[in-house]
Amino acid sequence: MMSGRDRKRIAVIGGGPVGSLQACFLAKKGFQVDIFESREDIRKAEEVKGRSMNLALSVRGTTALKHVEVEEKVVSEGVRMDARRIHTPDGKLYSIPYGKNGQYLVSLDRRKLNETILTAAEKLDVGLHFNHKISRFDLETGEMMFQGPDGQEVTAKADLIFGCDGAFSTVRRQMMRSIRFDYSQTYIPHGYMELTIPPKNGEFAMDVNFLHIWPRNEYMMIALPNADKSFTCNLFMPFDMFESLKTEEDIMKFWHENYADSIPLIGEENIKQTLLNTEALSMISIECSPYHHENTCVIMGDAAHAMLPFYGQGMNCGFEDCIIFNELMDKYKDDFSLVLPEYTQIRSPDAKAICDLSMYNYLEMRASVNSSWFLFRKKVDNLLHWLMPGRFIPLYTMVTFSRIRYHVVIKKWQRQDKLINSALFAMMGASTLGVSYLAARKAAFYLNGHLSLHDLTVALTGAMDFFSKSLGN
Ligand code: FAD
Ligand code: EGU
Repeated sequence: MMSGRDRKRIAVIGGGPVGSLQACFLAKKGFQVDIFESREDIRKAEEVKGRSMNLALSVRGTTALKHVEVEEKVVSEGVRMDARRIHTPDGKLYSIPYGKNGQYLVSLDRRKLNETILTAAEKLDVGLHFNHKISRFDLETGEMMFQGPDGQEVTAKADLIFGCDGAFSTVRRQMMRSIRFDYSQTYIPHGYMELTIPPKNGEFAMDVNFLHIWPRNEYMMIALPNADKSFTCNLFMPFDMFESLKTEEDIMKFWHENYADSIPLIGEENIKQTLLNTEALSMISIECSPYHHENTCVIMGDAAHAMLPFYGQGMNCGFEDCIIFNELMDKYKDDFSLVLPEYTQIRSPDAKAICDLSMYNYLEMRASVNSSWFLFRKKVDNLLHWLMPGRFIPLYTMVTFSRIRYHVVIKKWQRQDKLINSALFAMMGASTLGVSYLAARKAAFYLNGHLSLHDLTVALTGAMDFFSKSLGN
């Protein structure tokens, strides 16, 4: 442990889930850590607006929380989800467990989670500076400028700056201006809107330990349970659809067609008022590189890799960032000039992979996923896993319930996909050949009463042609 003059000062910009967790990791290592957060202390705030109210925590997240001994508390404040519950348009319900081995997700209140980690950081002697919004800083000297609590300018200085200031990161923007930095962002045509299902007679209005899903191709709704016995629903829909629902009649017609079973739960008045009076929020995917500058600055969490929420991995991935960074600190005995470049090198292919997977899942859900398709796909996945437990692991299992590096997840998935496709094609090929043979025999029988070698050859080459064309695609 360092002390006195040698003790390195670290500034963490952003006291969201990732910033506060990274501060805990660093404080445990003996650094002098300060968090600068633009908003007021959420533990005293009336209400946090904006971001979706609850989040699904999975293995990558829980593993990181264990490192700083907050996992138990966080999980105890959440609600476990052992399975998905699919709601069909006509109100039928189906359940598909997340796994056979007691695998589950935990639905967390965003605010409570943030409060718990901030309090843990405070106990580790992290300095908390709320109402400090970073405006600019010097990448070489570590001098930072903040807009302070009363609008006055405040300065501070650190040996290392962590940009954990979210998708619209100021730290990242400064890096973009100062160094050779790649950046790309994509907004999708969909927006999301939050609705609440209040408790019914003091109890959960739907079965509690589920992630509820209403898959409807381009419109999708999901609901996660809260500890206060309510559910938070998220409606995902193209912005122009949101805009086309102008009157109470439009809204209720749409709701009756798609989410009829949720009307008595959310309440008709609640649905109308929410749709008429709230703005749909946008979703963005951001990839950039590098994540660091020399030995002075590094970005983490959404600041480095904002992703679409369709795998429930944004925060989990940000938490895993902290594990990776910490492991490199151990490996290089806290030498920032070695840790930072290797952090970029190791982490960027994985962050890119989960950003891509989240985008892919969005495109797939939007294009083809209704209730039957969702159920069918999950059943096929489970069947294949049951047939070849060693060779086939469903994609969501690798993403959600393992710590396999995200870029390796994609590789394994592609390999599995090839395996499945060739198995499918082999089956298709065999049946095509069989059917052709029978057809040729039947034709031959009608024509001249017996099967000539010529007829058989024509049928077989036709089948082979079809087979090879299909394989070629
Ligand atoms: P943020 O949570 O954005 O925190 C950044 C912090 O920095 C904020 O407190 C902000 O006030 C502060 N800040 C910003 N600018 C400045 C500045 N200039 N100076 C000082 N401070 C600043 N992830 C999951 O793992 N599971 C899910 O189920 C899930 N569901 C989601 C559902 C939706 C609809 C959305 C939109 C996202 C979801 N996510 C989910 C993603 C998750 O919300 C994010 O990945 C996560 O919040 C990232 O944490 P962060 O700390 O990096 O950034
Ligand atoms: C979206 C918004 C179900 C929280 C993808 C599953 C999500 C979450 C799924 C949100 C879906 C979608 C998976 C998990 C999870 C599913 C997953 C999505 C949590 C493929 C609070 N997604 N999410 N897939 O399998 O792997 O249950 O806002 F609806 S958890 Cl879109 Cl596992």
